[in-house]
Amino acid sequence: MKEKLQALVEQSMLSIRDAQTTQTLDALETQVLGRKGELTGLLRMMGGLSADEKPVMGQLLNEAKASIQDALNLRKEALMMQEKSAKLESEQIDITLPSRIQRIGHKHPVSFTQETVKDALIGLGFEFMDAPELEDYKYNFAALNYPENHPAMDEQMSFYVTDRHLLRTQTTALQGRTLTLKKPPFRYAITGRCFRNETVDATHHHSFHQIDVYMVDKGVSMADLKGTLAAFARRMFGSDVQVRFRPDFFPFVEPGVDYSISWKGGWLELGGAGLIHPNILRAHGLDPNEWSGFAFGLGIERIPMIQRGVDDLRLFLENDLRFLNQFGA
Ligand code: FA5
Repeated sequence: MKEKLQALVEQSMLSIRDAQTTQTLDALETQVLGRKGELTGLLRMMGGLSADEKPVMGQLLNEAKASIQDALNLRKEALMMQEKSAKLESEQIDITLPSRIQRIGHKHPVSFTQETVKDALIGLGFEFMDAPELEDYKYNFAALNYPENHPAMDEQMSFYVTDRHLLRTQTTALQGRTLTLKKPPFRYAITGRCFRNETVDATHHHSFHQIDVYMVDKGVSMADLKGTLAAFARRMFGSDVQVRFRPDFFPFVEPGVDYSISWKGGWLELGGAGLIHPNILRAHGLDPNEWSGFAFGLGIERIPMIQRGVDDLRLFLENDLRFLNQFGA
């Protein structure tokens, strides 16, 4: 039994020395000192020894158990230190590395233009209103002096949702709404999406954005309209810009004009304008001899097209990031 114990101690000490992980040590501890372990087995065999042998063997076994336990504890402590520093090493963070750059988005050029346009017009005393994209025929056409079934409406081929409701073809629909609900004097403006059942090409889309501006007061003249549009053009395109007005027809203005700005040695049309038609004032209970007003409406996409030299309006509506990212700065 003594030889067996000596061999067990020697073998255990070697295994403890060679163990490379705390897990191996735990397994070793169970194998030697555990309830069914090899040394525990030897302790159980003590019953068969004589009364003289028992205390001697008992002491040897206890000493062996204590020295194996000490060796296990020592090795375990050393391995735990090693494992901890290996873990720290592997989780090390290099604080000198450059940080990952957070890509911050930016406004869509159409939204940005809408905001610039708003700023310019709020500065000129106009109040911005909202109106629904799904509009009543009454406000989109009837309140704007379009006679029933008049061919002028065909110019703005529409998406009807019911017999009475359509996706608005022009933000001018705000005029019908506010004239019905508010009393002048007022200066209102709106910017938003419009929809027309058009063939899509480089300058036309079925969905696009407009801005409409109008005022009603006493003594409003073409001079006020021209002054406002000239100030607006300077704000949007710089102080050198020139504006041009040519006669044009829209059912809701009289006289009506188209509005162009000087561009690349020629002229570029931005939209339409004019004095509010007396029929519209009369239809809303206003005497045209007492009240007058002007109105203008422009395509929003045209503005960044001019400012940034973009020749295809579809690019603003396709949301391809390769295009949009160029408007970040
Ligand atoms: C109008 O929509 C009138 N409501 C403008 C107006 C308002 C005149 C107030 C007088 C008084 P027009 O259909 O021309 O007019 O459109 C005005 C501008 O919207 C155009 O010059 C163009 O810049 C833009 N636009 C019109 N249709 C489209 C389209 N399909 N795609 C992109 N932009 C468009």
